[in-house]
Amino acid sequence: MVDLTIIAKSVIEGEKEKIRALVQQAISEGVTADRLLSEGLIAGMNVVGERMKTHEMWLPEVILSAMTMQVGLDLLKPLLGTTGAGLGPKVVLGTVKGDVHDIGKNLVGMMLRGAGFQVVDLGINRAAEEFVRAAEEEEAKIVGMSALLTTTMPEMRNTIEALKAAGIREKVKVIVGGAPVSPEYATQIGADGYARDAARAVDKVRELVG
Ligand code: B1M
Repeated sequence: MVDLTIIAKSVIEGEKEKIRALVQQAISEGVTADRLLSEGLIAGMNVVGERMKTHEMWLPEVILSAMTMQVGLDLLKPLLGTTGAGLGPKVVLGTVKGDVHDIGKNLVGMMLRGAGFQVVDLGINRAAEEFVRAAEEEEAKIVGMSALLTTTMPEMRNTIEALKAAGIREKVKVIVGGAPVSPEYATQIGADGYARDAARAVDKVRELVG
């Protein structure tokens, strides 16, 4: 049986090749995607975050850890995307302007797809106007924004204001998330919903589209 703490350690140490084999082995042994995520990949990335804060790890190492985590996430994709046909309501999803963190956003996208939603992923560093344009063009029911930096959180408010200015605020529901975002902040900026993690994001989006 694969020890999930070894998967966490591979994320911390940025061992891209090793993690591929470990995650594949864990999947074949029947470890659930939930456990692989929480006790393996995310547990490892949490340690990276702590070490980044205390300067025990620097950007090049953190980038390597992020790439390693993405290898693991990609292997989990089929497990997270087994239930839906992907023809449900459209969700425009992106990381806000000034912010390049995308691991959490990618996870949210994968789980939404898995739950049957159509996800239009705008990627990272997306300005308010890009969310507005995509929401209009795609006739989206939901706009989802991710921010990982306290300095980029205000971009979420800017996007909501831009949706209002474009006259489409009433047509879409807005959900926000990311480590520094709180339910209180979501309410303050006029979002319709907040989710702490990707699984809860799926529940919240379901609730918002009724
Ligand atoms: Co960055 N970084 N980083 N970083 N980085 C943090 C966020 C930080 C907390 C690290 C720290 O100091 N402890 C800190 C932010 C401090 C703050 O603002 N309060 C920080 C900093 C300072 C920076 C730089 C400024 C560093 C520098 O340059 N000196 C820089 C900024 C770059 C920029 O964006 N302009 C930077 C750069 C980077 C890397 C590029 C090296 C890399 C990102 C690579 C990538 O994403 N492709 C990186 C990483 C990896 C991190 C940490 C270590 C891990 C983030 C992560 O992927 N977590 C992070 C520390 C931490 O968070 N522990 C840190 C795993 C992921 C699954 O969780 O993204 O939180 P998360 O997503 C969760 C939930 O938040 C939620 O669901 C997911 C789980 O299910 N969620 C949503 C997310 N989006 C959602 C949207 C929703 C709903 C839920 O609805 C739409």
